[in-house]
Amino acid sequence: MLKLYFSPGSSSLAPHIALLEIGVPFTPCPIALHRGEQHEAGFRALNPAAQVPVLVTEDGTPITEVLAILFYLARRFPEAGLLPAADPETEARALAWMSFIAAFLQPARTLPLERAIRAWGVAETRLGKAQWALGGRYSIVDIHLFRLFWRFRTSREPPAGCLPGLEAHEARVMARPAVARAFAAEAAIGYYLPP
Ligand SMILES: N[C@@H](CCC(=O)N[C@@H](CS)C(=O)NCC(=O)O)C(=O)O
Repeated sequence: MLKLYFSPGSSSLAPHIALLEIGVPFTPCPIALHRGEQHEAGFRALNPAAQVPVLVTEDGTPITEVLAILFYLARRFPEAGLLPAADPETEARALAWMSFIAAFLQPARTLPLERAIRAWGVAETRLGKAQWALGGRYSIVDIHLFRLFWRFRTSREPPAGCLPGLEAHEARVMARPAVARAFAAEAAIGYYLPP
C-alpha cells in the first residue's frame, strides 16, 4: 500500500488531498515536526532534506517534493482526472504552474506582508478570470495552489478582498468533499505548524 508521511496543515496537505480525491487506500504516517521527528534517521533515509511530504510507493520507492508526488499520483491514477490527458502543452503548463508555486510563491511566505501580497499578485494575474489554473477543470495544480494560498491567508492574514481571484479559487477548492475529509483527518491529529 502507498504510505504518506505528512504533518497536519503543512505542504503535505496537498498530496493528502490528492490521495483522498483519487480514493486510493494509503497508510497515513504522521510526522510531528514540532517534536523533530523529521530529523530521525528512519525518516532522513526517506528524505535527506528532513521535510514532509514523502510518498512511499508499494515497492518502497520514496518520492519527495509536492510537485513530484502530485504529478506521480495524477499519472499513476489517470482515471481520477487530476491532470488532463498527456498533451505536451497542457503538461508543460502544469509543470510551469507548479514550479512557479514551489520556487516563487513558497519562498515569498517569509517576506514582509506588503511584498508577499505583491508576489501573490503574480499568481492572481496568472489565474486571471479562470475557475481553475489549467482553465477547463480541477487538477493537481489547483490542489498545490490552494494549499499554499490557504496557509498564506490564514497565517499572514492579508486584507480580505486584496486577492479576489485567489480567494474565490480557495473557496471553490474548499467546497470539495475530499478537501473537507483531508482537513478533518489532519485536525484530528492536531496542528503544530512552524511560523
Ligand atoms: N520543496 C518541498 C518543501 C516541503 C516543506 O517545506 N516542508 C516543510 C513543512 S511545510 C517541512 O517539512 N519542514 C521541516 C521542518 O520544519 O523542520 C516540497 O515542495 O515538498
